[in-house]
Amino acid sequence: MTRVVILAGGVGGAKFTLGVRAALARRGEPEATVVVNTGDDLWLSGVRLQPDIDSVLYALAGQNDTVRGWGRAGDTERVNTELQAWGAGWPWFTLGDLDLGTHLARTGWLRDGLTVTEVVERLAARWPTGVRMLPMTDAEVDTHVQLADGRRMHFQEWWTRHRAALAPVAFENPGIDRATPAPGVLEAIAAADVVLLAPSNPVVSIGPILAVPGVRDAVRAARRVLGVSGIIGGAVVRGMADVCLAAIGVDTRADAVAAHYGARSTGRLLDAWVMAEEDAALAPAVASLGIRPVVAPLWMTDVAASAAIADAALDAAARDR
Ligand code: FO1
Repeated sequence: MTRVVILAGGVGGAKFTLGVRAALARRGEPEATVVVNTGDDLWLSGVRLQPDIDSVLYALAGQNDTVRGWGRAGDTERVNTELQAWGAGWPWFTLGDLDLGTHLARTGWLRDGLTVTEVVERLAARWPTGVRMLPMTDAEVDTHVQLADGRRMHFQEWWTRHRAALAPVAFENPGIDRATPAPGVLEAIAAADVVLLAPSNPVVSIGPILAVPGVRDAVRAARRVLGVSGIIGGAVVRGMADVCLAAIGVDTRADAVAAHYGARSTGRLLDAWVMAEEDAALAPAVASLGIRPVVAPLWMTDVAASAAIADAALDAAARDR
């Protein structure tokens, strides 16, 4: 029996979660639990968006737009066109019609008094996802970016309007120090045989999850903790994680991100670090941190490739137990 908990962000986290689901199913293991970043969340045009929750849910349900990487497959934009005509919302931010269905359902339930956890449970109940989904917290802790020019803005404006082109100096989640992990998060991590840090953005996806009071300590106390590098060949696979990493003084290199998470033997997070073959030369540097390097192909080109990464991580975790 191998109980797995994944900490994940959006697109990369969703692809990796699909791979873990497939690997565990093939092994006859119980469903994984995925704890999803909610720092990307925002209020827009009166609805509550939870981009990473929706990316993971849509991907697990096979409903995701695999071209754009977010939103629903085959969506239309009739309502969005009207919103733009009214000057409502953000002209650079598209709310698809099907996607708006999700946001309206979520917002209505929140207004009825349901928690984010209860809303996620209701949304996921529509499709047999084969993975238990938990938000990192029920509190609103949207990520904000402090810019070098003194401005401060919601992460989503920096990310979608400015494409992370404005130099950031810090990322903050106002209120996160008063937040508590969503019900079940700490219990799932404590019960886990393996906790996997998905190859998501270490700063704005994995970072906020670990910043929810109690989560980092729970991960440090878990049985086995492995991270998967989102950097391949010294470059990020997609998104702008390199810009985020630079803001916190971490080089965009597989060993530098491993060092950022740190080794459990030094009181930090990782037992092992799954890194790409392209970065195999950095394996000794990772080992010198007290973290076991696990070199494997990391391109998540399809579910089979993602499942192979999950297998490499699960096999490495089993070897060490
Ligand atoms: N990303 C964009 O680059 N442009 C958009 O217009 C956009 C709309 C959008 C709507 C709903 C949603 O859940 C996500 C959306 N995203 C969009 C992606 C979003 O910025 C990212 O998924 C994450 O927040 C970053 O990982």
